[in-house]
Amino acid sequence: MRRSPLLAGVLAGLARPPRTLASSLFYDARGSQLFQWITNLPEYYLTRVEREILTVHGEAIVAPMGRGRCTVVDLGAGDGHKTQLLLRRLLDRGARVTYAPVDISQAALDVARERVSADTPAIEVRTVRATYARALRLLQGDRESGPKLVLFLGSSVGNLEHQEAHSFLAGLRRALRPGDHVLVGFDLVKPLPVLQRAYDDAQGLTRAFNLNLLARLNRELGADFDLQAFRHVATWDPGRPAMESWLEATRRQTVVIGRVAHHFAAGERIHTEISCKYTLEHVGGFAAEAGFVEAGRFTDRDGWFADALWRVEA
Ligand code: AVI
Repeated sequence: MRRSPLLAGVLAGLARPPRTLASSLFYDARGSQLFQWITNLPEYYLTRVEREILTVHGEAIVAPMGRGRCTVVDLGAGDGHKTQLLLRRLLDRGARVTYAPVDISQAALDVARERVSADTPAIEVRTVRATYARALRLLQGDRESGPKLVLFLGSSVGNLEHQEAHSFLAGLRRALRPGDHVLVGFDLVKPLPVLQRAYDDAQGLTRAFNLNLLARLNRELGADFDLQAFRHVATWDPGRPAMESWLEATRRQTVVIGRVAHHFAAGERIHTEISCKYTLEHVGGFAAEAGFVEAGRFTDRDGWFADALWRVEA
C-alpha cells in the first residue's frame, strides 16, 4: 500500500534517533488556533514587542516603498494585526497598495482577505495559496505591481536551522528585483527565565500546542499515542543558541502508526521544534550572506527583538 506523504514523513522522522517530528505539522486548524492564543499570552513576549516595533517605526519601515504603487507580500500572515499596522502607514502616505498574503491554508487566506477588506477597503487583496517555495517562483514572474515589501515576521525564521534559513533568504533575494525590500523579524538572545516562561507558559497553552501534534497523528493517521503518557519539555541550547521543544515519554510504551510499532523507553524524547535566538551580528550576517543590503534595524525598547529591513540592489 502506498504511504501518504504525511505518513512517510512521520515514519521517517521517528525511525531513528534523534526522533523528530517536523514543526510544520503543528499547524492544522487546532494547532493554528492554539498558536493564535499563545501570541496573546503575557509570557509570549514576541508578538507584543514586535507590535511595539511596528507601531513606533512603521513610518520608517514603509518609507522606501514611496507613494505610488506597491505590493506587500506577507509570508505567514497569522491574524494579521501586525501587518495591518504597516498597511495603514502605507495608505496614510497615499500609496496604492496590493496586499498578497501567502499561505497553504485557504481558511487562513480567507481570514486575511476579510480582515484587510474590512479595515482598509482601499487595498486590493490578492491571496496566494502556495508553499513559500512556490510563492517565491510566482514572485519572480510578477513585474507589474510596483516595488515589493516582503514580510517574514514573528521570528518564523527561527524555526529553521541556520543553513535552511540561509537558503530560504538567498532564494528570496533571487526572486526579488532592485528596489524591493524585505522585513525579517528576529527574536534576540535574552535572559533564560524569560525564554523558559515563553516556551512553557503557566496556562499550559504551549504544552497543548506541542501535544496537539500527537493528537493530530491520532486523528489523521489513526496512530494510538496516549496523550497522558507524553509531556511537553522546553530546553535551552546555548550552542545554537535556541529554545527547543520536545515530547517526552513519561513511561515505557509502544505506539503504532500506519501498522509500524515504535517502542519508547521512559524519558525518551521526540524533537518537535527549534526556535533560534539571535544576536545583532547574526542578523547582519544573514543579510550579507543572502546578498541583501541592510536598510534599517529596528528594535523594541528592551532590545528583545529586531525587525531587519533589507534592500535589494542591482
Ligand atoms: C511560529 N514560531 C515563530 C513560534 C516560535 O516562537 O518559535 C512557534 C511557537 N512555538 C512555541 N510557541 C510558539
